[in-house]
Amino acid sequence: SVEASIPEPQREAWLKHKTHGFKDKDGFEREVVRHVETTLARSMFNCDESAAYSACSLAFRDRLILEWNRTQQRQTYNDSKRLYYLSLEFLMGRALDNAMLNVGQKDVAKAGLAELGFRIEDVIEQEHDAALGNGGLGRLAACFLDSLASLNYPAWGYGLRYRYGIFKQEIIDGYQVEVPDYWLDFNPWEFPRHDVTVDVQFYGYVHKTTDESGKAVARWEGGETVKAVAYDVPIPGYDTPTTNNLRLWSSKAASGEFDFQKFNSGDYESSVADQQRAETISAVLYPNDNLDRGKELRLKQQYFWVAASLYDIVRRFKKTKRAWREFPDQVAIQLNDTHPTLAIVELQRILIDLEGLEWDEAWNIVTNTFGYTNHTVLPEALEKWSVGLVQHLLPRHLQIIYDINLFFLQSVERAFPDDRDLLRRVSIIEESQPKMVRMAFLAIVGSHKVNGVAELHSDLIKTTIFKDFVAIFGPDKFTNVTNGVTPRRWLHQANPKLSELIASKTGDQEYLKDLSHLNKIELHLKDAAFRKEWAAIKHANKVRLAEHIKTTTGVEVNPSALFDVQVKRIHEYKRQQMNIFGVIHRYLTLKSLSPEERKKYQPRVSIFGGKAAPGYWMAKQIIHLINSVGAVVNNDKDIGDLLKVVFVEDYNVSKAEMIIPASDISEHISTAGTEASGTSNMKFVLNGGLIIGTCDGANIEITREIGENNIFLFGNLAEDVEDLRHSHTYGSHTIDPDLARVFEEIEKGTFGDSKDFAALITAVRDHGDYYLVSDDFHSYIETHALVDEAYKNQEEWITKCITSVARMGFFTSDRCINEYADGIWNIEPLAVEPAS
Ligand code: IMP
Ligand code: B1N
Repeated sequence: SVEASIPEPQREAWLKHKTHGFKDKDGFEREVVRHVETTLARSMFNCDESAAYSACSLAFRDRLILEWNRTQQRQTYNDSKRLYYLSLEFLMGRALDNAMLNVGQKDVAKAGLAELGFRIEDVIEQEHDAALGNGGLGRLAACFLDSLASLNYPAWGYGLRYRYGIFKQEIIDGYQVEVPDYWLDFNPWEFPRHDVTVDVQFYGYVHKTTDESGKAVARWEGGETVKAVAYDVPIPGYDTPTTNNLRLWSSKAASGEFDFQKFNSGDYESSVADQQRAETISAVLYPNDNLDRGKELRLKQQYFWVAASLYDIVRRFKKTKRAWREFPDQVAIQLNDTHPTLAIVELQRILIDLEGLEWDEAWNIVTNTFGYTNHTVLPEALEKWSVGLVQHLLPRHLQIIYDINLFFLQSVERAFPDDRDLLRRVSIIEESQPKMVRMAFLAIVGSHKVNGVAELHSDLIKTTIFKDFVAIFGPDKFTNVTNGVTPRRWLHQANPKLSELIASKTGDQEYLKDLSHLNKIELHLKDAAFRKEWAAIKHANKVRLAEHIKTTTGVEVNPSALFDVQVKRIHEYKRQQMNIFGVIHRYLTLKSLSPEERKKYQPRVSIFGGKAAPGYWMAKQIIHLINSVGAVVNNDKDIGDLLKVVFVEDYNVSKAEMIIPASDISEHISTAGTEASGTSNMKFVLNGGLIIGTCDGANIEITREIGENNIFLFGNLAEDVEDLRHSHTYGSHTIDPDLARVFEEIEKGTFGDSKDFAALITAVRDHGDYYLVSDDFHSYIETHALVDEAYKNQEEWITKCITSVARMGFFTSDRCINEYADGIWNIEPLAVEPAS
């Protein structure tokens, strides 16, 4: 057993004093008071909610770290194959509520905090979100960590410990203003590991020489070194013995003679500047979602993180004393998009330059280790780095990339002789001016599996951007793993009352571990008391959101109105502009009606939220238009409660947990073929809201699961998008008459100076309407009319909601993780220590 591995003479003392963490309410209170009085150096006389949060978190952290230790011992002792999930983003949100629920001690904490004079809800609210991500891609990584631990898979996450996460959004005079998100003031959820550091090299040159045996070797020399320091974040599984690790790297100046000499020679300023330059690497998350800007600091971040992570992974492998060829039997590395693609090159470099393996033997290990997940087909998001920049920053890596490309193109040429154009198309180096390294192509060539994140998306990558690679490698290398979300956070934590009601009908909380059990609630579809309670829970969630809206925006909304929600990053492809044009259309319609006729209309609240990338001007114009429309509509006496338009400031994971359970209908209306999957669509349906959406991403599979009567689909299909775009002749494209009427009203100045919104109109009317807003507008408006009608029949509406929730089992991230584990990683769960 693990214990038997402690040498006999010391074993007794260690086992006798083993810590166990609190077990009951009394123990919990004791731990909280101890942390208040010693760790925080405060007392019962000055313990406010913030100190209560800190102490409560520390009490849970202590428990987690004990589980973490046991998990690491178990996995090492068992010599399990591990998965390493490399992601530049982990959008974790708050940790305390999640830790309490996963450990199964929320009731204990609630009672304990109450005895100490605190309400658990207020304590939970003290926590700052860990917002190390932009949107769906980062949150997916967080859901995956929850599922990996909840399914007992031996797995580590590797990321960057940004000092500033995604910016905080303020809305001032209707415009977005960005405020830095400094979140590390007090973070009880991380363990600094000052003993776990890695030196990472940049710049310099390559020295070619020969070793003793006369073999040619390359040495990367010179340049500068930066230190990576590990910070560990424990990831508890839900009701499991597993607590996995998320390791985040922070950059620090390598304290070498260099700085010291400068310092001594009086060059203090420059030695400080060097230090700041090193620390800049992990300073800030790039705030772009679905956009690549090719900045040098971003490439530095990527290599810094990849080099430190691989060093760590290789070090752990070496401890097993296995032969190198067994590396892929012990290690699976998943690349979350192309951001960590340099890991492929770095592992090849370690194997051939540092460990002395032959190229082919090394490359075989590399390609059997990596898997690559693609998350987007948008051309502006596909990563490319200029050859010059890679040469400057990572000279040895560029040589290896050229060699990888050479061997790859040679193999393509053998299989497809005389197809020069194919070689040009699939080359990892794009022969443009300047030349560029195509990271997605490198990721495909260096991995054994490539997956998309929803069926449509996985089909699209095979027929469009990666078509040639399917011909070269065969179709089996390409696969689909439809995204999912963790029901622990996105149902149990976000919507505790609904979770309780579901548990009362499914018999227990097993459905949180096996979401297919949700289907049991369909048997209670006709149970009047159940339905009544269901409606009451939705209403209470809406009341809570209405209160938030009132205190943050001053707008009073009626919780009985239909809540229509679109919260996600602001992007032209997600088409918030179409939504707000639709709202204007509704407003104009209402204004044209007599007061009598108006009364027949379904009252609505249009709720928007989401951040625009700071440099994305069009997205910022969309936010401004939404707020300008709100300012007019919300103050129009003719309209009253029939229509309200609100923009919820600073959408983040915690806000999502409040907003999603309060939605009646949510909008997932991307131009068909552009949204790879979407994950909030799943969260909304899981929380008893219906959706209006295009045939895009996971909407299609949601429809397949819940039935087409339970979803409001509209708009053109992905297969028709290209032809439609071609049919828009620039300058003379006839737009939908209802939309033209909306434009006319904006241009009249009804919502303020129309110059502010001109770009949003011309994009559709004069610049080819790339996102097909006009083509889909009519269908969109008509479908919203169907939503109004459906909502009026509350009994049928509730039937749709319950039926949909019952059929959402497929969309748990547990299902995704099992698919990755079986089809890509080849790893097994490890829940208990093997018998010795
Ligand atoms: P989707 O793009 O609507 O599928 O949403 C992706 C998920 O990202 C949401 O469900 C939220 O959990 C999370 N998220 C957190 N903050 C943001 C944000 O600022 N924009 C978009 N998504 C966010
Ligand atoms: O990844 C999500 C999907 O559900 C969404 O449909 C997809 O848009 C999102 C560069 C991205 N794709 N690409 C990004 C983020 C940051 C960045 O710097 C690209 N995000 C997505 C999960 O699969």
